[in-house]
Amino acid sequence: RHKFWETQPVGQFNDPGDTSLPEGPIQQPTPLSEVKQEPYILPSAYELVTCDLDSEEVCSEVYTLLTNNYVENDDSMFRFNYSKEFLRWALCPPGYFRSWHIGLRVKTSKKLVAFISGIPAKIRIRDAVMLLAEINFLCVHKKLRSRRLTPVMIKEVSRRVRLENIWQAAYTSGVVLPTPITSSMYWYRSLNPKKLIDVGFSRIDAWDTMTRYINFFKLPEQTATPGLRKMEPRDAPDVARLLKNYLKQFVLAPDFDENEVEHWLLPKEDVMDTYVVESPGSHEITDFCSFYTFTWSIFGSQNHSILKVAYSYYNVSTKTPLVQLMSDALGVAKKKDLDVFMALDIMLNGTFFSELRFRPADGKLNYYLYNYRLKHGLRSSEIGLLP
Ligand code: YNC
Ligand code: MG
Repeated sequence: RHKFWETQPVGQFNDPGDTSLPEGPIQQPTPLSEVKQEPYILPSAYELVTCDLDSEEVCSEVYTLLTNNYVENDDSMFRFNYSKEFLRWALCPPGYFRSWHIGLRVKTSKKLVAFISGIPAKIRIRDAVMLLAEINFLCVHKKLRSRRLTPVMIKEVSRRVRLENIWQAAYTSGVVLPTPITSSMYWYRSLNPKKLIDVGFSRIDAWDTMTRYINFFKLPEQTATPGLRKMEPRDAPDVARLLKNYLKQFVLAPDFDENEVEHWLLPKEDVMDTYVVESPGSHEITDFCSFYTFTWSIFGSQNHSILKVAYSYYNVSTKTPLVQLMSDALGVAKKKDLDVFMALDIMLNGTFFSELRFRPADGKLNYYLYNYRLKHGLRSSEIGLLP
């Protein structure tokens, strides 16, 4: 039973498999004047606040809350540790609403004990393009778990989203809720196999030796693609055009304008890397690959306290074979001293995993839409949206 989720406009587990219902919004918008104007009432010890991430102090509080309480792997050996720069990048794209960065404070001490965020995004589902909210970084302090604070955070973000006349949302989660539109899997490629074994991220097969294992994951010293270079601001129009064309083939994908391409793809130290292929003759941009980076805290290792993790972002090839482009992305990530390269099995990613020696990682990522019905679930390869 899902006491909260059963009350929400989402696909329910017990929905009759009625495929005659049309695709689209589950509930129609109400006039804005009917959207609740005041924040939700809370157990009186707490208050809902807006977190201004431009404030160094507030950004540090959000950072600390997440560093100590955000997503962990199954056996709590690792916890996501996003930098402040990463959080600002992820939460302040063009057109963002400060009011969608929501904190929960203890009234007396002002301590920040929960957080949830949304950003606006133009998303296409089949032929329908709509502005919706992407919800992320939901976190409740470990000491306040199981007290039903989560529904309060979600209702408050929903209220603030509706106040901007936006009625749909997209989100992803490791846990299964009513009802995923697809479930995708992470795959990982070792860049630093010795460290990954050392910290317990990967295991070496009993019949293998460390030397052989390390050799298996060696990458070429040099990238293979002529004309591969870091993306620069002047490349944004070309990258935007390549990306727009590429994303047409997926059922669910963002519809980025040039500003957004600049925000999401231009290289940003220790956060985002994009490499374009500039054709040596014509100077035309024919391909690009990209990945974002954040660290994980490691618990229980003698030798290491952080893991540096790259996440595959958008990779578009029109001239360079995708496998070669991705092999170069791995090489670049390795050169930057990153430990592991993760990729979801969405888009065309599944086509390069085995050749490039990716392995399945534990944990799934479920994709959800709020207030939007799909007739059928999607295959992960039909998804063009990244968490
Ligand atoms: C979750 N991840 O099922 P029911 S992902 C949504 N997303 O409700 P309580 C979740 N709902 O089943 P706790 C959820 N996890 O009774 C649990 N729930 O109907 C539901 N972990 O609340 C749960 N971050 O406060 C149940 O649970 C109700 O104290 C129980 O806190 C949960 O950002 C949590 O994994 C996850 O910080 C906050 O465990 C806590 O256990 C925690 O008693 C570590 O809550 C960090 C972590 C989640 C990352 C993410 C996406 C969030 C999407 C939220 C939904 C958005 C909907 C769209 C809104 C806009 C709409 C418009 C317009
Ligand atoms: Mg709680």
